[in-house]
Amino acid sequence: MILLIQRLVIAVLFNLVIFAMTISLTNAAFAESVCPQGMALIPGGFFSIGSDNSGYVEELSASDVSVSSFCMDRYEVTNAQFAKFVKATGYITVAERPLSKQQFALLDEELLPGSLVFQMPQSVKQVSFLSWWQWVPGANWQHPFGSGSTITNKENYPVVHIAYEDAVAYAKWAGKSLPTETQWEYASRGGLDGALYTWGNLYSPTRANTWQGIFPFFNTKADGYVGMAPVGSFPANKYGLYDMTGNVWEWTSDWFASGHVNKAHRLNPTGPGHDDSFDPNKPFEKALHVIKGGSYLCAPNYCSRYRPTARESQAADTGTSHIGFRLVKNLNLKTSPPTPLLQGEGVQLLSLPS
Ligand SMILES: [Ca+2]
Repeated sequence: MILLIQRLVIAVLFNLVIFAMTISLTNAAFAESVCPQGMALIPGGFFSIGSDNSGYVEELSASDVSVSSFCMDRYEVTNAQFAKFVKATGYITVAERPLSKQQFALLDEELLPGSLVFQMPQSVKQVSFLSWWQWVPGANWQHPFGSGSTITNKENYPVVHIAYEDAVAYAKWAGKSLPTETQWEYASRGGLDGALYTWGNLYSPTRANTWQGIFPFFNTKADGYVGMAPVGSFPANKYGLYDMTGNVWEWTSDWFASGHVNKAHRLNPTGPGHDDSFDPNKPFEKALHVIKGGSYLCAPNYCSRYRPTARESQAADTGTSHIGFRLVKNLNLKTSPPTPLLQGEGVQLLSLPS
């Protein structure tokens, strides 16, 4: 009798293993068939965007939303990828174009092309409002720290000094698009709805490229990097996406408003329109886009925005040394329904076994 039970248990376990392997192969094959190379399939579903508990008012309040399936770049767009785009199109980024006197009448000394570069203050006395951001003539994606710097041997690093229109131009060339904030935040969670970080609820310097120590003076480099890291240097989330938090901020297509107004109970909600974009912390700037994910400059004592719900506003014409991007490809599931589908307010959501 005992022998019979043992055999039955072994048979059941064997079949479970085969079943799991079959599902796993099916998912991998399906993802490969619908998503271009280098992209992960993000299965549609439901989650809570924003937070009810954050100390940052712009993240309030948690809103239940639904999201359609889509594909997302596994990595931030790299210098090598952006170089291919520039070679193919001759595109010149915003940071490489001369500034017009009409646009910057008061900034006579800053008419040379350039961009904002983070520079660690040399002493505590130097620190004033945003003193660690310096306008550096000649800084652009090919020269991240100014004309004397290069991206040689940094082909696998995220491209930076990318203004919003630069990212859009690249996306058009690549046949993809920038993610909405909803897509970005949903994907960054990897299914861990409600978790504080992309990997769980406990901060760890080994899970994302952030700043350890006291920003902006002292970086212990506990995660191995004071500045940017090559893409994919830290573990992926459960959707197979790397560096969704830390390393560099990433542009989204949404216009910025504080909080998540009018998103609850909607499918694929987006932010306000262009004319309604406003950040009360930047009252003199309008038409700001949402950036997500934080960067290598985010430290527990300052910023701490290496979290899925964290968000910042950014002027569309201003790339810096810690803003990059990644892209999505939206799916038309009506032409590719391989597994049972859930209906979500008239649009199909893909339900994949986990
Ligand atoms: Ca770091």
